[in-house]
Amino acid sequence: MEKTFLMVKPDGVKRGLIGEIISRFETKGYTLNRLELLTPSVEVAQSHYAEHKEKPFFGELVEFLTSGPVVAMEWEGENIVAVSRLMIGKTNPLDAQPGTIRGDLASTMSQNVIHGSDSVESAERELSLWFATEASHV
Ligand code: IDP
Repeated sequence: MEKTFLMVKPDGVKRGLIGEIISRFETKGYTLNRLELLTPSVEVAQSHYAEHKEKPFFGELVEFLTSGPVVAMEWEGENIVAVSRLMIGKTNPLDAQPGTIRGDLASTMSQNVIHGSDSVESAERELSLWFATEASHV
């Protein structure tokens, strides 16, 4: 069964959206395997967003991700990588359709409440990054 890494970002935690976001994936029929509330280190945040390290917004992105607790999660289900991206919606609020998580709950590009892996390979990389220590395993 396919697995993905989903994360409620610091703005989502601060705004009290953890339950709403988890609920969307539960009611879709997916299974939550692991969950941890933690404030990421700069190293983990930089590694998570390594593909963006040359972008002008990289510093701001890492600062934002490390600004407070996030909810790091492993979810499982059929075609979950592609379907969860559809449920999350587009990065740019102008393109995020109503009915998607970002379309309903987010209004800016930089603070968009949730991250979801964009491919099976990214999911594997991100799950091993965020759940690296034995203590994190269920
Ligand atoms: P994704 O989160 O939809 O996969 P990515 O392109 O991988 O989008 O970008 C990662 C994150 O970086 C976005 O969720 C957003 O928070 C931030 N980001 C992307 N583009 C911009 C930008 O142009 N300005 C500020 N932040 C951005």
